[in-house]
Order: sequence, then C-alpha cells, then structure tokens
Amino acid sequence: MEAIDYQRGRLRLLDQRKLPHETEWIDICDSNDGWTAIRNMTVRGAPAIAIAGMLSLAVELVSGGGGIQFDSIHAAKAYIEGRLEYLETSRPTAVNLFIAVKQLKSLVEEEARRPDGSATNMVMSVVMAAEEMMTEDVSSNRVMGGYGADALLAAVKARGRGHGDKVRVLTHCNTGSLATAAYGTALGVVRSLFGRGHLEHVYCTETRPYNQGARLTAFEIATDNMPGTLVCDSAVAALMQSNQVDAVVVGADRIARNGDTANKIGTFNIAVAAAYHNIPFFIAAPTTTIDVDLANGTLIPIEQRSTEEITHFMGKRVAADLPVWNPSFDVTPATLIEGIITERGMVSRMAGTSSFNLKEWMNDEKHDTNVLSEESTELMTQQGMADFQELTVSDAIQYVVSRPHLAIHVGSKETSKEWNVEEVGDGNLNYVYIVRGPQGAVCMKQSPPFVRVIGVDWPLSQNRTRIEADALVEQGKHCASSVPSVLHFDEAGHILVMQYIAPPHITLRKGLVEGKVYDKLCDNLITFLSRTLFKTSYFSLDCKEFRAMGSRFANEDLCALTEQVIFSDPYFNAKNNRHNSPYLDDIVKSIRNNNVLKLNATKMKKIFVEKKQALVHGDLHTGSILVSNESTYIIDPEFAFIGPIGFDVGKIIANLLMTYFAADGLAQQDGADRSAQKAWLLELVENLWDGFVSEFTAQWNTTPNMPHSSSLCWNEVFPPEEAETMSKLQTQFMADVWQDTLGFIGCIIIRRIIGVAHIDDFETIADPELRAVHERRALLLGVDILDHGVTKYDTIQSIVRHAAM
Ligand code: ADP
Ligand code: SR1
Ligand code: MG
Repeated sequence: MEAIDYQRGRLRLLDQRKLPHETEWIDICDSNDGWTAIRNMTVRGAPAIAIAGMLSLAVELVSGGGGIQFDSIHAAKAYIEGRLEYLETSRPTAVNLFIAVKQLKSLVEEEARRPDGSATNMVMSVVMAAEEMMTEDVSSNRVMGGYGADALLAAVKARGRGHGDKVRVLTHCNTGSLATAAYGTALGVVRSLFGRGHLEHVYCTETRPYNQGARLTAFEIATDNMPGTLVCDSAVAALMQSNQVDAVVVGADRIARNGDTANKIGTFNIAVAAAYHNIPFFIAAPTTTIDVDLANGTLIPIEQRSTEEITHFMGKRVAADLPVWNPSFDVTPATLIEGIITERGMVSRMAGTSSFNLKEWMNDEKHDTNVLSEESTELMTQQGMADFQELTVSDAIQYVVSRPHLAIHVGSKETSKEWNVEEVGDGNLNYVYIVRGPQGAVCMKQSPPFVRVIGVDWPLSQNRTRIEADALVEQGKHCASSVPSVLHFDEAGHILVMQYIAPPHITLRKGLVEGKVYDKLCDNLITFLSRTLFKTSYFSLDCKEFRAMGSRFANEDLCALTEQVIFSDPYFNAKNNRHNSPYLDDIVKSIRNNNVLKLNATKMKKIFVEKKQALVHGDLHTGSILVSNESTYIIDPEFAFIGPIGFDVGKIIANLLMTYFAADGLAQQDGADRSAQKAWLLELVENLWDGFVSEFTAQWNTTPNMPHSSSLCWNEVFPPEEAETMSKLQTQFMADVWQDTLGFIGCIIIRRIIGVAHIDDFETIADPELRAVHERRALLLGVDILDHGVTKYDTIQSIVRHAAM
C-alpha cells in the first residue's frame, strides 16, 4: 500500500496482477473501487484486503476535502453500514475483512449513541480507525516477526536441525509487504531472521495457479537481497527429502478456534510433507485472522476461483478442454501445525492434544508465549530459571562422548562426527534425545524447570529426573525385562541417560491408535504391576524399610500436579482446562454442577494423598509404555511415590477403556473395521485386573512372612498354619484395592476429556462432532463409575459389560 491522498480522493495501490513485469499503480477513489480491487486481486493477502477495504471507504467519505455531506448522524450511520456490508461481499474466505467491518460497525454504533454525536465526528472516527488499522498492521507485523524468529529457531534447535544458528526456511504464497500494510506476516518472520543474521536461505514456492510466490514473494526476496530460491510447488517434498529445509512458515486467511487453518491452496500439501520429514510447520498471522466463532476448519467457506487461472496463461488457452476445480484455499488440520505465531506471541497446541484452544487463548489477556522470547526469558529470570540450558545437538554428543561408560553404547570417540541426535519428546513435561552412532544408541532425558508443553508459566521441580532415575532402578530390580536400565544420572544437569528401547517398539498409545493388538501385552503388564507393586509394598518390606522408601520418593511437586490436574481442575472452570466445545458443553456443565461427583472426586483425592501401600509408578498411561509384539517396557516413572496401588491399576485400565471408546470413532473416520481390536481391548481390561489380583496374591503367598515384629505380616501373628486368616486379609485388601481402582478409573477418564492434557486416541478423530460422540460415551461411563462406585460396579466384568453396551 503506498499512499492515501484525501485531497485527490484516492488510495494508491500497486497492482499485484501486473507484478513483477510492470509496476503499475491504481487509484482507489471509493468503496466500489475497493470492492473491485479486492475481488479481482489487484490487492490480495488477508490483512491487506481488510486494510484496503476500510481505507477505500475512508477516501470515499472524505474525498476532495469536503467529502460526502450527510443530513444527519443517522444518515451517516446508514450509509457507512451499507458500504461496510457491501465490502464484505467482495471475497468470502479472509476473516480479517469481516473483523475490520465488525470493528467499524461497532464504532459507528458507539458514535451514534453519543449525546454530542454528529455525522462529521462519526466520519472522522471511521477514517481515523481505518488509518490506525494500517499503522497497527505494520507494528504488529514487526512484533510477530520477532516472535516467529524465536519460535523457528527454538523448534529447529529442538529437532537438531539447522546449521549452527542459521536456518533454511520454506514459505508459500505471498505474505510480505505486498500482502499487508508493510513488512509481512510469514515473510516478516523470514525478514526478522534475516535481520538478525539467522537466515541461511529462504525458499519460496511458485504458488500455482496465480503464482503469487513466483511473482510477488520472489520479487520481495530479490528486492531485500535475501538469499533465496524459487521452487515449483511440486518440488517441495523433494526439497525436504534432500534435506534443504529446516522449518516452514506460511500465512493464513482464516484460522478456526481449534487451529485448523485456511491458507493458499497447496499449504496442506506442504504441511503433510513437512510432517513426514519431521520439519516444524508454523503459521504466522495477526490475531485478526483467528475466527473464534468457527469450531473447526470444515466450517471455513472456500472460495472457487476462475477456471481460466488454470486453463489460460497470459490470456492464451494452455489446457485441454476439461472441467476445472480451482479452490483458492485449502485447510491444514491443526494437528500438522507446530505453532501459530501472532503479534501477541506464539500459541502452541494444548498439552497432549492435536488441536489449539484459540478461544481461551484469545480471551486470556496474558497471552502466554511458549517460545523463549524476550518476555519469557525475563519471566524465567524472575523465577530463577534463567540457568536452564536446553541441550543442543553438539551438547548431547559431547555429553556422551566425554563419558566412556555411555559412549560404549553409541560408538568410539573417533566416530562421533557421524553420530546424530534427535529430540523425540512427545510427552508433556521433558526433552528426550536419542543419540545414535555406529554401535547403537542411548536415550537422554532432560527436565526443564517448567512443564514443557505449557512453558515457563507453569514452573515444575527438576527433582523429577532424580525420582525417575531412582524409580527405574527400583522397578528394574523387580521386573528387569520391562524396565529400561539406567546408564547415568546427572543431578546438577537434571539429565538421565538410559537404555534406548529401539523400534519396532513404539508407544502403546500410538500402536493402539493405529489399530494394533499385542498378544503379550496383558501378561507383561500383569508381571510388571504385580511385581513392582508387591515388592515395594509393606507386605514385602518391613515397615522401617517401607518408611525409608517413602522419604526417598517424597515426590511433593509431581504429586501436587496430579492432585491439581486430576482431582481438582476438571471440576471447575480452571485455566488450562479444555473440552470439545460446544458439543460437550452440556455434560461438562452437569459434571461441574454435580455435587455428589465432586464429593467422590475429593474422596479419591484424599485416598491419593493419604494411602501409602507401595511405590506406584504414578503415571501409567498408554503413552508410558513402549511395546512391540515381543516385549513391553514401562518408561517415565517421574511421578513415582508411595501411594495407593489402585492408582496405577486404575490409570492403565482407564486409558485402555478410553482407547476402546475412541476405536469406534477412528473406525468410522478411516472406514476400517476395529471390532477385533475392540473385543481384544475389553478382554485385556478384564484379564488385566483378574491376572493382577491372582499374581499379586501369588507373590504374597510365596513371600515368607517377616521374622520381626516391625513388619506388617509378622510370623508370630500369621504363622503358616493360620493360612485362613492370611487369606481373609488378602481378600479384604484386594477388595479395597478394587474400590480405589474403580474411583481412579472414573477420575482419569473425566480428566483426560475435560481437563488439561488430552489423549491422541480421541484427538486423532478429526471431526469434532464425531469425536464428541465417543468422548461422551467414555465420559458417561467415567461419571457413572465415580457416581455409584462398588454398589453398581462390583467387578471388572460389570465395567466391561457397561462399556460393551
Ligand atoms: P515425558 O516425561 O515428557 O512424558 P517420556 O518419558 O514419556 O517424556 O518420553 C517421551 C518420548 O520419548 C516417549 O514417548 C518415547 O517415544 C521416547 N522415549 C522415552 N524414553 C525412551 C527410551 N528409553 N527409549 C526410546 N524412546 C524413549
Ligand atoms: C500438565 S498435566 C501433564 C500430564 O502429563 C503427564 O504425563 C501426566 O499425565 C500429567 O497429568
Ligand atoms: Mg513424563
């Protein structure tokens, strides 16, 4: 956008249809011209469309100095509103235009309500607001560029990509000065990287069929002397495959509240190729592009462009005579988007989910940033977190090379140039690196002083790494075949190095979402649960040892996190909660109004806090299990503490039940038959509980009673000939564990659907309406279990029967 000249009654715009062959200016004198310029793509780019539209009205209102004369404020209001509504009809997809119209309409309403209001004042307010939109766009683009540069650098570093501190970026379509008031959105991020000396190269796509990339972005890159290359849209996957791209950043025309993003046709292809190559994919767009009224991308209207854009080239037909489909935009699902960069910071997906909660984020004045921007760094400093250094690729290699007892698993020092490092952390809390070399690999886990998926706003004790290392060692003593061995623990660096559990092992959650079944899983889980829980319980240890173990695993901070996110937050409108709105609004409301349920959740919290029976894993969901057809490894015991046995058993059963409910939605989505997997899941749940009870009791029966009186089952009280008394104690104990397991199943199901940290089983169902159907079924079971407890669910079979209904 060049200049607004009110005297001559015109807004001067570069005609983008002509670039780069000719630089031709066109004059816009009123909103009719504005409408045409938007419609015929003289001006394009979502932010520029909004600004050009509003400025076209501004010049119309004040053209020639005098402007339009209105008889009354009501006449001015009616006229302005009419023009705004007309401008809205120019192009359907870009939401910025609608937001700008809405803003000016409410301004007009406000002016009309003023007791001293006049037509002149109303016109002047509209003109000033339109101009302000232009100046705000420039400054917000610059701020966004800075956030974006931070975000791209952090993501590239986390994946062990990039060359030193330089990155190679791919962008699509035109999002630069020509698409905005100046500087640009996605291209603004590239400009910011360039300005800070971090841009190694920028690739821009041709952007068929209208060639905005070839004509406009290439023009801007060349004009700014940035190191750049133009590629065909169809070359993107090959470019990524040949390792020439570290990150992707594109703009947006409209973003639904779950993060699904409409952008220039071809964006979705790029996102899919980026996901395949593990390349971070970002959207950069002002918050005016976010449409919180749209639940998801399927609701975004997609404009069809003229068939001639495809069939003709410079006015000449170049395609054979066949019908043409030419959508201007496509919708990239949120799950493929690493982050949405805005002028208010970067938004990340909600913890453990594949979508964003943009409504809540937009309403949150404190707009959190998950990248370590200047603001975040300042916050970290205030909270004493500034010393934390996320490992770089070379740090990780150096760490292992310099420790012979670790290097032996990876390769000799001489080969270290060939080693590679991959950050694979898909959990909620930590960074996980796999260091690979010619001899094999090790897994390094580093805890930041905060919850990774939330950022510095949620500080968290790094002592969790020590707990995890200690718990792995303890559990490994009792069930070595299912626990990765600890190779190294570094208290000061909060780093744990452990055995790498190689493919074909994948997380159980991933395997189950893919529809797999695992024949040995049930037996392996029974062995792990019964051994680790019995051997660390007060039936196996004497009371003194048991108490000493309690002090070693006094995991206050992580227990507090569980107490908050499982037993409290879901029952009120807590900050980080999320649910599939609006589809589940009714059931969420009824849960939060159900006092019996709240009371029962609190009873479970009390049991969690006060019942000390054994060293429990503390976070035994399907993401904490690495599985293959042959073996099963239980990882990630950072939540370990001395607590109720039913917490581990309930957590895994709840997760398997949720997979069972999600399976129908996944089957519907993929057109696949999941009935065999569903039957297997219910059988697994049933056999898991029954097998656990019999194995736990068998462990008990084969463990001699303790020889001294400080133990729970002292010889003198339970001599071998008094087996019946012992058996009564066992039956009562297992009944109590069942009651706890039941309550925890209810709480865990509820928290994963209406609290923070959702699960991929449901989140992989892309259609929120379909997802809600199955989330609701799971929720109803969770609520019913927590409502009625053992009076209705006296056996595992009663749960299985209810689930199968
Ligand atoms: P968080 O504590 O953040 O939840 P996890 O311990 O669950 O992190 O690890 C995150 C991911 O890292 C796991 O899902 C898994 O893919 C990978 N991972 C963790 N430990 C290992 C290991 N020992 N071997 C191989 N991959 C591992
Ligand atoms: C912020 S809640 C994070 C969740 O992730 C962990 O894996 C635990 O399940 C915890 O509840
Ligand atoms: Mg964890």
